[in-house]
Amino acid sequence: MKIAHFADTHLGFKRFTKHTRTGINQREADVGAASRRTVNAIVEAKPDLVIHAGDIFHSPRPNPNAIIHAVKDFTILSTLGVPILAIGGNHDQPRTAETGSILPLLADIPNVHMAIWESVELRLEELELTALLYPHASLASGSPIQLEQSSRFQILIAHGDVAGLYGHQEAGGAQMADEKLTYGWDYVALGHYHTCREVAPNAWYSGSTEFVSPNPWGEILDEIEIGTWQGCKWWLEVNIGDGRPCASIIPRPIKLSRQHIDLQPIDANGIGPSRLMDRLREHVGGLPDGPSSIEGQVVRQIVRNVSRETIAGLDHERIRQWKAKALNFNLDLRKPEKREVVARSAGPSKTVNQTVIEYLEGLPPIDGIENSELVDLANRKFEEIAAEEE
Ligand SMILES: [Mn+2]
Repeated sequence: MKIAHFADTHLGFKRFTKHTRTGINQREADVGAASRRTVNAIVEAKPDLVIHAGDIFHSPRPNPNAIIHAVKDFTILSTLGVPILAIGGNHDQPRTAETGSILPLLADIPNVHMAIWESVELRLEELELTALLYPHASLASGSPIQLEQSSRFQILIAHGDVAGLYGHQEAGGAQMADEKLTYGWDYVALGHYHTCREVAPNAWYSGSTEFVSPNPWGEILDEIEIGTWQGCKWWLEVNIGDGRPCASIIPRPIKLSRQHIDLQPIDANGIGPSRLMDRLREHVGGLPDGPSSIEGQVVRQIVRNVSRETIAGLDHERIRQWKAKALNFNLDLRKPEKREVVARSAGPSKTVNQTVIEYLEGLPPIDGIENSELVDLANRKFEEIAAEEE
């Protein structure tokens, strides 16, 4: 049996200020195009079953363009005439049922089966398969990950975070215990983590279909570190049964609409404005097609230890030209200081909580209050917040 697994399409995601000729945010258009490319590739692959593992939309209240796009994507999938299983993610699910959800609109499309507020056990006789559709809301409410009845094949579709996977990406959402994921399932289709990733031989994240997080650089860094970066995103072709002892997973590439170019960071310590401009010109000019390589691309250049005087003396006209040429040129100028802003650091990212604790620990005693008391107070507050979020 052939299964097509994709996730985290985040339709409606917007970023940067440039728009298409028809007035759509350019990144929103890219994200829609990536979802459509994936859907078309899946239709071409003729699977017996299609899975979307959550976060169809970037927000619980998507704009009309995103809604129309999603209806069309699922209608295209529907022409396959095979079951399409989808679940709510942490992005497209409102916090309360009272808010209402857009997802039932997609659930009404023929062949689509969707779990939004609670898990659904679905028996598909023609495939001899039982699926547990486990949306993010089920994880948050602690609903059990188990089937009432078994069949020849058992699959789990879940949206959440498996502990320990997040490297340079921001974690968020509820966590799943990984022993639940690997036991007894023929395949576990995961959504939430935006990088294609094996959790166990039978449990995979397909990753998002485009860069749809605030930190695409972290996603790329994660992939470089685990050795999977190939300049694209992925959907998964999964084959189970037919005498196989275990699921066989074939990642299928999804072409990106544009490149994300992270130029080598520069340390500007002891360098004046004209030397720094030389280095910047070298970096932009040293790309495969010279400076025109940045045209329409997303570019970042980190410069560390750059003083206010050096910034004032830069060739701002040239920098403006680069900014005009790229879809986004982020010249990330960081002043010399001991503590870097953690969220923008290229190194392993700390959580906000850790940063606050470290800051408090470094404070001198104020008005006789020891900083250990402040640290305790902050830790208690974080625990309260975490308890509320669960
Ligand atoms: Mn997501």
